[in-house]
Amino acid sequence: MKFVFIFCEKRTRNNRNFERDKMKRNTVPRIAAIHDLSGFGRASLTVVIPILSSMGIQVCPLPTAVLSSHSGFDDFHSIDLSNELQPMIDHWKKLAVEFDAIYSGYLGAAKQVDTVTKFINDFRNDETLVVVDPVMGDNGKLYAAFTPEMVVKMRELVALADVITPNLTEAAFLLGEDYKPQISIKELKDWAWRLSDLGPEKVIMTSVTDEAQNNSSVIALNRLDKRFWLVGCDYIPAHYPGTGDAFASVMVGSLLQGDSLPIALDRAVQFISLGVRATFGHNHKPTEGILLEKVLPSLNAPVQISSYQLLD
Ligand code: PXL
Repeated sequence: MKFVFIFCEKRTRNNRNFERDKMKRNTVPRIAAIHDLSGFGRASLTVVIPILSSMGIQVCPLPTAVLSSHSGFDDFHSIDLSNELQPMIDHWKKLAVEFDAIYSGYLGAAKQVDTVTKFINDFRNDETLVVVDPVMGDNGKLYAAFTPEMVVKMRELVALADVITPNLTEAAFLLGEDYKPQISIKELKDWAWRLSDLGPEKVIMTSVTDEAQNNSSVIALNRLDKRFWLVGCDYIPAHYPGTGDAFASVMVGSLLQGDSLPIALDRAVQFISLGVRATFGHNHKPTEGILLEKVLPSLNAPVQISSYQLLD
C-alpha cells in the first residue's frame, strides 16, 4: 500500500513537471542568434549554427550584417542589415515565436544595440537565458569595422545579459582599462566583479594567456554564489579567428542543456583545444579559422576529464 502511494505521488509530481516544461520550454530548445553572416573564414553564424545544431538546439539567426569574409581579411565586402532587423523581429512577433535563449555577438553597427535591447526586452521571460558576447576586438585592438562608439553602446547591451563572454581585450574596453596581455589572477577577479556590476550574473573571460607559463586559461565569476572558476589549457602559438564565437556557442549550448557553469567552461575549453590541435598540424592559414568540421562530432561525446579549478 505504501509503495503504491509513493508511486502515485511521484507520478503526479513528474506529470506536473512535464506540464510545466511543455508550457515554458520548446521541445527542442530554441535560440535567437544575433550575429553576422561571414561567408568565408569560419566566424560568427557559420560557427554558431553548426555548433548549436550539433548540440541539439534550434538556431534562429537574426543576421546583423552579411560579409564576404570576416574582417580579418583585406578588402572584405560588408552589407549592414541595421534597417532589416526590426521588420524581421516584427515578423517573429507575429508568429509568436518563443526563445529559450537569446545570444548576441558581432553587430553590424553600434546603433543596432537599441534594436537588440528592444528585442531582448520584448522576448525575454523569467526562463530566458540572455547571453551577450561583446564582440569588439582582440589583441588589444578593435576590429576593423568598429569605432569607440561600439564600446559605449556595448556597455549598454551587457547590462541586460545574464551571461557575458568577453575576451581580455573586450573586458578592458568595457571597463575603460588599458589592455595588457599579462594580468594577475587578482586583477582578473577585480575586472570580473566590475563587469558583473554592470549587470550580468555570470562573467566569463577568455584569452587569458601566459606565454611564459605556456598556458592559456578562461576564468568565470558566478555572482550568485561569489565563486570563481578557472579552466586552463596548453598554449598553442597560433591565432585563429572565430574561436571566441565557437567558445561562447559551446558555453551557451552546454548551459541550455543544464550543465553547471564549470562543466560548461570545461566543455567549451576542451572543444577549442581539440579544434586548435586538429588544425595546428596542418599547413592551414590561421585566418581561415579552426577546422571545425573535423571536431564537431566531439560535441556529442560524454564530457571527458574535468579540469576546472575553484579559485580562492
Ligand atoms: O569572430 C568574431 C568576428 C565576427 N564577425 C566578424 C569578424 C569577427 C572577427 O574578426 O570580423 C565579421
